[in-house]
Amino acid sequence: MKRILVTGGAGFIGSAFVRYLLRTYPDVHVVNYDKMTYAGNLDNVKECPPDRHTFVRGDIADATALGAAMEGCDAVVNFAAETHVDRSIMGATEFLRTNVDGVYNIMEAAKRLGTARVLLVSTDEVYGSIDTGSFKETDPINPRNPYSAAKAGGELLGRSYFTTFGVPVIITRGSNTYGPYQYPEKVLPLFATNAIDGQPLPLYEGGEHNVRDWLYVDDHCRGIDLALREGRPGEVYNVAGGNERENIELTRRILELTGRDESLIRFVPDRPGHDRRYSIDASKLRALGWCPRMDWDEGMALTIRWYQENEWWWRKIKTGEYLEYYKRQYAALSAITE
Ligand code: NAD
Ligand code: TDX
Repeated sequence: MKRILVTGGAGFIGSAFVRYLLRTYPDVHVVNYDKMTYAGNLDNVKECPPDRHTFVRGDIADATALGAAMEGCDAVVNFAAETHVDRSIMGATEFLRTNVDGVYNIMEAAKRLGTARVLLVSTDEVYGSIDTGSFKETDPINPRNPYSAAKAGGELLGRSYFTTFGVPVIITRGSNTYGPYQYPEKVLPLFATNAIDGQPLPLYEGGEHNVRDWLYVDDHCRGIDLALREGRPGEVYNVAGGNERENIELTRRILELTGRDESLIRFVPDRPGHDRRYSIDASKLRALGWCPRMDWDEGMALTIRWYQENEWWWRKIKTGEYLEYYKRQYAALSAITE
């Protein structure tokens, strides 16, 4: 694979994947195709060498522009998505456009161009919640919020193109991912940056004991890369972190690492349809030779340190549209605080 198209490569995991490819494979050229929504950020790829990284501003829902970018690429790895569950609860139009229509365009272009590999990055959320044990790839999917339903729709379309047209598509389902450069609407960077500023941490009341499995971003990228190269077309691979934590435990860890105390915790109304626990079994990907390398304590410490040392990155994000969103999403917070 010499020329790889990465869609959504200016976002959190996509940009880490671009940086990973460039440092791991000296002969790879990355075409980074990103619409630059509120979550896209060129600061995330500013160190990428211009002779091996071509940025194209484009929308996966724009079939013509996407097809032009995919021409001549050996593989496509799709990270482009609307990704925040709470935003999907406020309104899901863009989620359907990008996560379903956009994936349809990728599949159509891959069929037409004969693209050798298509990897669709998906999520453990498509399985829905599980009380005990862990989901395997053969378990039925049961997405329970508009974000995960749209991601599941994209996946199903992708798989249908394998069965119907033989397009070599591989799907990965990753756990909650954490690390540097994550947009501060997701719980970890939101709580970390609020804690740094001594601002309240809005914990969903009733969901404080809900469990997420945490996967360090570089481990997620290695898993995606292995599935891309060694995975079997038509197959799904879980990418698990092996770090299941209750939200309250994660919150306490963030407070500890930022030197704050629990007086910053504010309970706010729970997310509607809040999935209680995510847990996936990654033995299928492990059988190909993958395992997560980052230890939880080390990963948390270096991630929190990164937000402490890189205020230049997140302070300019936490303005404008972000503040509008924050006020709408956490209206209860001002009621509590005032
Ligand atoms: P992100 O929100 O940080 O970035 C998404 C990127 O996609 C942004 O750069 C945005 O500009 C771009 N984008 C959005 N719509 C687009 C469109 N129509 N055309 C082209 N580009 C578009 O997301 P992330 O957290 O990095 O997630 C990346 C992928 O990984 C997503 O597909 C997501 O579903 C999946 N995933 C995320 C997690 C997680 O914990 N963050 C876990 C498992 C899977
Ligand atoms: O303010 C908050 N308060 C709170 O208690 C936020 C934003 C979240 N939470 C809780 C809800 C969840 O139980 O924290 C947990 C994690 O929430 P998010 O960071 O929004 O992640 P989640 O909903 O679990 O989804 C994430 O993992 C799977 C990503 O956002 C998805 O893109 C990915 O597919």
